[in-house]
Amino acid sequence: MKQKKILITGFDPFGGDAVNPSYEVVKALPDQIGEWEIVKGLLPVSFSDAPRTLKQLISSQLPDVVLCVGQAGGRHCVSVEKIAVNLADATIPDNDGVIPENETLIEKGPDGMFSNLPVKKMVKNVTEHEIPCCVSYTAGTYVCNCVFYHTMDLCRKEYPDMAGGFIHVPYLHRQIVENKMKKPSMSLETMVRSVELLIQAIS
Ligand code: PCA
Repeated sequence: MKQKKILITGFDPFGGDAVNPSYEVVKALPDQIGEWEIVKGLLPVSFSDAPRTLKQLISSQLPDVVLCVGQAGGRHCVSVEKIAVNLADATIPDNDGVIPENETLIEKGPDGMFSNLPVKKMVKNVTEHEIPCCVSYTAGTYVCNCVFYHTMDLCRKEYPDMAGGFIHVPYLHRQIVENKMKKPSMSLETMVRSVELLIQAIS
């Protein structure tokens, strides 16, 4: 059986948070899931540097699949994004202090690009294990969508055999407790289990 490789990335904390659950999940994953070798990366929350870092990781690792993970505070479950849009429009600064307004990410790029992963099948594998999980039809217009859009653009232009996708994870319980928020949250264990099940369903 040919070994296949997934590059999975998480993000630094942003927006004043002390932790970003996305990288906590990535760090906690095993180095092998079924037939997949797991290679891990960390992306800055920066409209300019995140795509650059991602490109470097892809060109050095040449993965079969790129799966980026980010935090979507307020969501109730791990969600698999279906579509990336060619738009950067922020309400809070990125970690470089940049707040793009109504900008395109890639000039003359398509308005939207779908993930070429089996999004529904992946989600089904998680819900079949009685863990809430859903498909999302918006990754927002902040840095996560930017990274997702650049991933799909690289699949389209430079790495036609590569598949790409994006996963958003909710707040961790401890973020709710520490920041006294009334928002949904999930344990790290359940997030990690969800991502393992999502990866197992890619095949
Ligand atoms: N979430 C942000 C960017 C980094 C992250 O973890 C987003 O949803 O765009």
